[in-house]
Amino acid sequence: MSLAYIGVGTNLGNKLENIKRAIEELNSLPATKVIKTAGVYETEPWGYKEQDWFLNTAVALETELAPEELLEALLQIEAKMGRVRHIRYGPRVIDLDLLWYEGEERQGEKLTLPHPRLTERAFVVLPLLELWPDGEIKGMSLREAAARLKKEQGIRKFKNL
Ligand code: PH2
Ligand code: MG
Ligand code: MG
Repeated sequence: MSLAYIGVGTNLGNKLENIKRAIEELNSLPATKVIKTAGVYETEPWGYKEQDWFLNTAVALETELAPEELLEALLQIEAKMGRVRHIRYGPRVIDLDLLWYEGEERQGEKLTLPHPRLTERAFVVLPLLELWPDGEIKGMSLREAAARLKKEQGIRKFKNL
């Protein structure tokens, strides 16, 4: 079994329902179990400003799927939930990002691990910190990153799941 962290984001439709559905779908993947979910945060849009605020959370799961298989499964859930790709960084029903997979480090066209720029985004780091309080990504402590990022980017706790 491998431990993986998934970032979850949505800013279209019923956002909280989208998050709950995505977590159910993750838990239904073959040889995969959701072991912990972070709280849900309301977050300022990053990258492309002219869109609604997001809800973001993070999920810890244990899986027998290899990183590429897990990535493929995430894309399938996104498609099944009606995600259509328009503008880069633009509005989306659901976004499932493979953030971290059992400490693997790799750089590929399809998949880079840990997720690039992870430690620059409050909407990723704050939920992830709940799942992994002593977390370190490429020598950077999540706790320190969170303390800095929450002053720079709009983010507030929405609810605990
Ligand atoms: N995802 C993006 C682009 N911008 N902003 C917030 N607040 N949350 C996101 O999940 C998000 C974003 C591309 O994946
Ligand atoms: Mg994303
Ligand atoms: Mg994505």
